[in-house]
Amino acid sequence: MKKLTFSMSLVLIITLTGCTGKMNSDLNNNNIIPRPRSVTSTSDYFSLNKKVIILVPKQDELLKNIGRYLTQELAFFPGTEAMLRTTKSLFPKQTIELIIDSTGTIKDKEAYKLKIDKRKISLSASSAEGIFRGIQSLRQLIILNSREVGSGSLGIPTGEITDYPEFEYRGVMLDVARHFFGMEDIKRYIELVSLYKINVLHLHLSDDQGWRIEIKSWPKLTEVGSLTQVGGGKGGFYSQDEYNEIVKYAADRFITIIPEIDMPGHINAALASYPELNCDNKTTELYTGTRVGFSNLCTVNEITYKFIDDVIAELALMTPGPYIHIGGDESHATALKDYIPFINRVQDIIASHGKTMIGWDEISHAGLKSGSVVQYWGSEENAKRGIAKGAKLILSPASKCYLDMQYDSSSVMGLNWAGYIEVYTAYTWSPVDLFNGLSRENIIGIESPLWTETVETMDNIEYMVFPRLIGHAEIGWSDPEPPDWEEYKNRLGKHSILLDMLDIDFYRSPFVNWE
Ligand code: TNX
Repeated sequence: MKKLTFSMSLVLIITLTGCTGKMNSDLNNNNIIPRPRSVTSTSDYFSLNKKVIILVPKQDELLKNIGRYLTQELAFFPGTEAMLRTTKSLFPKQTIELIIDSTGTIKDKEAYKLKIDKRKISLSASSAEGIFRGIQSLRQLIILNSREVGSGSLGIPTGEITDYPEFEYRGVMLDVARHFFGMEDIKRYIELVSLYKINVLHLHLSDDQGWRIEIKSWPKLTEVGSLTQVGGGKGGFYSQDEYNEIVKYAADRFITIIPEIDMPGHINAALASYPELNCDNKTTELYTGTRVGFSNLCTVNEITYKFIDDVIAELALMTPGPYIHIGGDESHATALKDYIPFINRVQDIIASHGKTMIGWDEISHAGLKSGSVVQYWGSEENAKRGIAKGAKLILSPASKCYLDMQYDSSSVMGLNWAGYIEVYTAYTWSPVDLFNGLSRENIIGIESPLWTETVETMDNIEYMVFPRLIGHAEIGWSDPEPPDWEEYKNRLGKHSILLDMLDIDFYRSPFVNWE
């Protein structure tokens, strides 16, 4: 059975490998990814001895939750007994204190400060979100740097880390339409990417091969449209209750879900469910191949806009975040003269439900409202048109970010239309240098899409995502200028400890010396 929990496997790793290596008392040598912005070392240890108090403010439920999560992680270190407390102990013990700093000195809501002394670790941030990001650094620090410092206790190097993200949007996309992935897989994916400070999961919920979200006003979308997937397998969908559970699970990790309903193309699953969405009023057949660009909504029929309004209304109610993604890519079956008014109208529908539109870079042909976001995946011309219209960009350059591209010619899954993407290629690029005319203020962040024409199982997902996503996560958070592969690859090599511990089926690139 797949997947030990993080904590269970921690016991194994610490018993097997911990406690023998040479001691690292230099916090500069922390191996954290994304690399923290500033680190100073005081060359000592905080020992994770028998009792460690996790101290949280009494009134703060969010921080208590995070404290509980940390307590559970620590409880599994052999010899460590972590206890959640809301008042200081009379007798000084090893303490990890979580603090909301409301002095205004910590500007970014995701920024945090980790101060590690011999007896006390203080993790402060201006919000619970910042605390959560800081905890991820602490998790990595403990696993990658803990060494035995005395009779059976583990030590974390002392010093101070001050950290904040470069980009506010650091996303992953999962295509659950070409192949469907169930609740356990989605939750595991969310949990895994949270370790690298990813804060958005964009779900590609519909395509030619399947419709994956229950829409109560149009029930056949799932009764018919969800029944298959690429290769002819049985497909599947999320009920609204399940989808809400995903949104909550992600929110607990400060990850926002962005739903995508792709239109006017990539829509065969809906066309096969309802005849009235087709200009000739005839349902199409369900489709299980991998061609793109052949299907389209009937953009000149009013019922199409009623359909979109109903779908967006239900989706907006399940979406706490600001964005809804409307796809808009590869609409080869829709003439540009029909495409432009269609996108304009869909954009109005999204705004009428209080949300902001994101679309793939082709949407820049339309008239973009202020706030609308263009997701660059390949066309510089489209991206530049978007910038000229005042839109911000999410960067997903296919030749760097597409997690469905093969690593090299020997890869057994994946496509290669955008080239091979070795771990080196995924890491060595800079957002602002992608093309001339792009500047920092045009960019809200980066996103790594995983299209799943060839990806069928959770193991397949893990293999394509890790370790390339780790490099993207560093670009999005730390924005290394310029990326230094030799330095990064040494840190990355250490992360096999973590990846193995989490039972992640990752690609062991021959260009990295794995620990
Ligand atoms: C292009 S990128 C697509 C997807 C495919 C992907 C395969 C984009 C917006 N559309 O429909 O799945 O290539 O790599």
